[in-house]
Amino acid sequence: MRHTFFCIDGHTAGNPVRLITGGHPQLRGESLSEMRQHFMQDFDWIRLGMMFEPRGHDMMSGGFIYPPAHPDADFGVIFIETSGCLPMCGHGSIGIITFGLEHGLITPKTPGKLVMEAPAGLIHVEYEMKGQKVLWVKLRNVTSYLAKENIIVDVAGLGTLKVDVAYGGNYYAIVEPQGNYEGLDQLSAAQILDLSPKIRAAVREQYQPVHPLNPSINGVSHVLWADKPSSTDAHGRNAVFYGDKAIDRSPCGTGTSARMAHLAAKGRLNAGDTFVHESYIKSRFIGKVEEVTTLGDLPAITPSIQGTAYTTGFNQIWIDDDEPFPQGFQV
Ligand code: PYC
Repeated sequence: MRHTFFCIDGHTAGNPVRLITGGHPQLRGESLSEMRQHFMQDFDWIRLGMMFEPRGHDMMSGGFIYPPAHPDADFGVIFIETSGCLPMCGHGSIGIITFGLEHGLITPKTPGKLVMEAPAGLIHVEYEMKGQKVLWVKLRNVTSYLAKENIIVDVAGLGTLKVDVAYGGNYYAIVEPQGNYEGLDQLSAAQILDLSPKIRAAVREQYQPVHPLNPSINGVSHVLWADKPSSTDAHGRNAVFYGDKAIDRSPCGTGTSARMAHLAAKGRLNAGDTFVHESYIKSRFIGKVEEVTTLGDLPAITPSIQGTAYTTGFNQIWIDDDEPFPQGFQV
């Protein structure tokens, strides 16, 4: 049997986005969060086939547009990636919204404004278009918070590290410069790929976060290596590790949100502050602390992230049950 998927491929700040525009599975659920559960249970083979080699690669990331379940939303999104079926993805959202608007798959009720239903919650979106091109997309992301401080991990090859965990749509183990980690210039990409899964595993042994309002969002999935910016007009730089072998080429939208929540909790960012965040390859998102708020009884922020995405082409991809790697492979 051959399954055919129609895709718009592109990138946000350098990280890939594959918007699957045809071949969607029918999903059950009263919300995009419940639809995500159904996707993970019955359709993970689509994620594996479309994200991993030979159709994808270590960094591949994307999603599907669905009709929303929430009455206030204009559209819903299910995210897929080599790391799993994320509750929220910032660079993915900027790409999906850009491609959706440029190709007539998303129709705003009010030009310049949209509401997206992500599995992690409702995201208010602003954007600007010039002709057929979306110049930028700004996401008012989910409520983000510092979940845990001062987890001490011993990492073979680096030594002892102090790690904090923050949420920005996914849970991030955040490593700030300290004794055994001087900054990104100290680490090659190969070292980041080697050390990050060790840190993630060591953090997971000590702490398993669960979202206070949606327990289906849980567990530390990403590692964010924080650093000073490479230029004076930015506020920070990072390398975000995800899946088993990926360094985000973008500054990572949920990672930037988690980092802003982390800095706000430590009194290093305030309501209204802008946070220009550079990625490993020095592409940028503009972050902002939109408001200081609470999540349940926890101090939190509402962050926004702004960035730009570009289409690189159309793709028609087959997953053929009779070929050797319908669900991809990893080496
Ligand atoms: O931009 O939120 C993001 C993201 C998550 C994983 C890769 N990018």
